Amino acid sequence: MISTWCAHRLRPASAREWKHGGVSTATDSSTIEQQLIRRREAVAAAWDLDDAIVLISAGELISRPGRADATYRFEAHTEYYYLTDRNRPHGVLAFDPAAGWVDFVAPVTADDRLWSGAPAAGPEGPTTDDLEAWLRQRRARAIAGLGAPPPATLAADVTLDRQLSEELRFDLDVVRRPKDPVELERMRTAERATGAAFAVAAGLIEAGVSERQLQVEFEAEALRRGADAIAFETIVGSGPNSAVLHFAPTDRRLGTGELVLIDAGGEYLGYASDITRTYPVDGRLDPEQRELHAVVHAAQRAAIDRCAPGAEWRDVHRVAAATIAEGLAAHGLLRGDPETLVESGATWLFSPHGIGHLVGLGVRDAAGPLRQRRHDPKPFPNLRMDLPLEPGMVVTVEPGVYFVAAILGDPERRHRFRDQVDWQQVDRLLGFGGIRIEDNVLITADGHEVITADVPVLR
Ligand SMILES: [Mn+2]
Repeated sequence: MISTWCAHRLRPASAREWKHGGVSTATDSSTIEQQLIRRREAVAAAWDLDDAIVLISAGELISRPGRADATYRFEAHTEYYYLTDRNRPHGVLAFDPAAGWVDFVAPVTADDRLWSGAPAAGPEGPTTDDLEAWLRQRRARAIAGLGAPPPATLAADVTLDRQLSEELRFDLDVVRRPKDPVELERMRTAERATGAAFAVAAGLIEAGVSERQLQVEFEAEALRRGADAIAFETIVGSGPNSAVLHFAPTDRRLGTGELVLIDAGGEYLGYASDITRTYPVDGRLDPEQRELHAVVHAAQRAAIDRCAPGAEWRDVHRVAAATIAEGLAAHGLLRGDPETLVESGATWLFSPHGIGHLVGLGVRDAAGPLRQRRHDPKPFPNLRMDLPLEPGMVVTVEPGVYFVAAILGDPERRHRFRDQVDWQQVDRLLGFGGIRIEDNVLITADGHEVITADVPVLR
């Protein structure tokens, strides 16, 4: 497959487009341009198309319901962003195996200049106004669509081949999973900002401080220290709220003797960090908190130890679950051998999510299934991916132990696990909350590197 894509078709790459006046200051522009060339060549080679063409769309602004012309913050579809490094709506990156890549960018409008400070000169090269003519020259050829749905103005003339689109997405995901040097540099920038924010938030923890205050100070510090956005809704849960997996912070004040769980991350040029720590409000864990915190930490270390090229993600999950089962059995909450407790689902009652996910371009990177596993059932409930690890992937490893009333109060489960669970202990611990510890782990050629290791597990 010959790639005739030429550098002059590559516009100055900037994630924030005109707001930052072109190329990002923190990233060598030749490097991102080189990476865009490499990414496009790798994708074209993986697709190996004869005749079909491909449209990869950025997506449109999304209206906020009932709020007139207000829209959500725009985020280009990750498939478009990965191949263009551009975060503007309406654009379409087109690929024809015979003619290479063409980057159709939305023309700059008078409104863009008025409301968003777009420069007077519009983009050079083809705009989305030229896309119809490009498609007319390729009538009768199959069209795959990736990214967002193509612009509504085209939709009438374009019939996407769904099956082909799905096939090409498998290949694109394979190319996207290993992070390249530009991606890793952005992730490390996001990580440094996130680490600084954890240091500030951890230092503020004491009885009487609210979850919201911790959120505000965390986010402010992350943005001050180099993040350009917050990667996902910041989670701060104190006391019983720490058992809610994605708890949105409230004005609840931290109480003496409680735990507080912070799961948060900064983002930089589209790339995320995703870290969780669970701290004692008083600066010291009580004996039972210490025991359960140690169980989660041991599970995390065992899981991270498994992270290496070729390791199956389901096995990383399994070793963490077995370590949790062993720890809860030693505590007395569970009865039985770890393997059986994992297989029966008894461990899941206290640890009801998967061990982690890919992180990178956004907080859930390209974790779609392998083509040959597309119809396989999930090996564990709520496991977010089922892939062998390979060098360059970045995964979160985030085991947890929680006392969730919605799970543990269920009479049917209490009956089914009457022999494996000490329900009296469970009743005593229903207000305990939860503990999660999460780091981001880069798979290297011979093992792994914990890229979030600068954030202490406890303060
Ligand atoms: Mn996570």
